[in-house]
This record gives sequence, C-alpha cells and structure tokens, in this order.
Amino acid sequence: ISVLEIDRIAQNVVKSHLETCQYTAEELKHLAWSLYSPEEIRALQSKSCEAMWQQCSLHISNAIQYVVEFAKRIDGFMELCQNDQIILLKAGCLEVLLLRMIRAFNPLNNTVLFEGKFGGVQMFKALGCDDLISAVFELGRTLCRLQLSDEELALFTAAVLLSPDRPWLTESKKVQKLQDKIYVALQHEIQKKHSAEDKLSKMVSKLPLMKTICNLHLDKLEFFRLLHPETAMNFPPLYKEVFNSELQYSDPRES
Ligand code: 4D8
Repeated sequence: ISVLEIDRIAQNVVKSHLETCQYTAEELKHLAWSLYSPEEIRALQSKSCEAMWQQCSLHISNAIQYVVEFAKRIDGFMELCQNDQIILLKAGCLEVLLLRMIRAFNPLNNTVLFEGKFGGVQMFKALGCDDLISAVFELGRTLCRLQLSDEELALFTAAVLLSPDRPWLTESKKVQKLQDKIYVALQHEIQKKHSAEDKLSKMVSKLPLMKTICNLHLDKLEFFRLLHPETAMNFPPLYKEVFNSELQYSDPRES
C-alpha cells in the first residue's frame, strides 16, 4: 500500500464524514453556550417515559440516516454485498453515533447537544435509564480527553463501521482489508499531528465501553417494549429496523 493510496483513502473518508455530519464545527462552536435553563430541564424531566423515548428514538433515527449516508460514501462500502452492508450498518451505527456525539459534547460542563441546546444527564431522567445515560456521558468525557480532530474522528468511525468481526458477515476478508487500510490512514494522520504515539491504542481501548453501551441500550429497549408495546410499535421505522431483536431481513439503507 502506497502513501498515495493512504492519502486517497483518508481524503475520501474525511470528506464523507464532513459532508454527513449534521453540524459543522463552526455551528457547534456557536451553539456551545446555549444551555437549557433549569425550568426547561424540569419540563423535559416531567415528560412521560413514553414521550421521552419517542422523542429520543426520533433523534437517533434521524442521526442514523446521516450515518447510512456516511457509509455509502466510503470507497469500497457499496462494493460489499448487500447482506454485509446491512450487517455492518445494523451492528455499527450506534457506535458511530456515540463517536459522533463527541463533536456535540462539552466536557467542561458535561453537557450534550439535544434539540438545539446543551443539557446534562438530568435532561434524560424521564427515560428511566440512568445507568445507560451515565455510561454515555462517561464515554463522552473520556473520548473528549483524546481531543480527536475531525480527520481522526472520521477515520476512526469508518474503521469501527468496517469491523470484520460482526456476526454473519459473508465477506469478512474483504471488510478486513478495507478496515486495515483505514487504520493505516488513521495511524498516518495521528503521526502528522505529532500527537501522543499511543493515541490509536487509547482510541481502540474505548471500544469495549461502546459495546457495553450498545448492549445496555438493547436491554433497555427490550424492557421498554414489554412495558409499552404500543409506543414501541410507533417508534420510527429506521430505529425499529436497526434495533429490533427479531430476526428479519430489512434494509436500513431504504428508510
Ligand atoms: O449529531 O442528531 O442532533 C443520545 C441522542 C446525538 C441518546 C444527537 C442524541 C445523540 C445519543 C438522544 C438520546 C447521541 C446529535 C442528539 C441526540 C448524536 C441517549 C444522547 C448528533 C450526535 C448527540 C447532536 C439516550 C443530533 C444515548 C439513549 C436512547 C434511548 C431511546 C434510551
């Protein structure tokens, strides 16, 4: 693999990331100081559990659409068989979302952007998932400490998406080759910035916490569906498709 090819891969992935990010760095900088007032937080907290779940699933499903678009623009992704494209998206999109969250996370006051303003963990109290939410915020804090650039974030999210170890992949060798190249490009990018030489291993060391969060989210969803089946039925189609535990063939790229 030549330096030229590594550069081409990096450019493609970074461009795809920036084009599908929802918010530019500039927009986020401006938003950073608009915080929810205590009254607004109280209003969010006094929502019903069902209403808050509905609202959050809507935002997640909206954000997933951008992740799907990101995947489609990564060179090589569309050349994988359709089966594998779907598997990679279903298995990886929440992890990608959690990584993307750091752009919208303020570690100085532990707040995250939600519907145009920043708020802390209390904002999500009505969900009844305190352990999940605190794990998400903990991840936000530890990832922010790494001070990833948009280039590093782009390449890391692409590498996470192209994980060859997802169950039921038919061409995992092909996925492995794509991921290898992306990791080489990421290492190259890290070196350019003269950042700590173990930055990549620090990034990779956050993957287990991300997996824990994904499993916790699935557990919470399963429990919620038992308690409120009608509300869960009305979750956005894309959210249901990606997170429904039932074995079913659906294509998140279509929704
Ligand atoms: O760019 O789309 O505006 C989180 C959701 C981010 C979940 C969203 C959320 C994001 C996960 C709402 C609820 C991450 C941005 C805003 C909404 C990702 C938690 C916080 C996007 C980046 C920040 C800013 C709750 C956007 C984890 C888990 C959900 C349940 C249904 C239990």
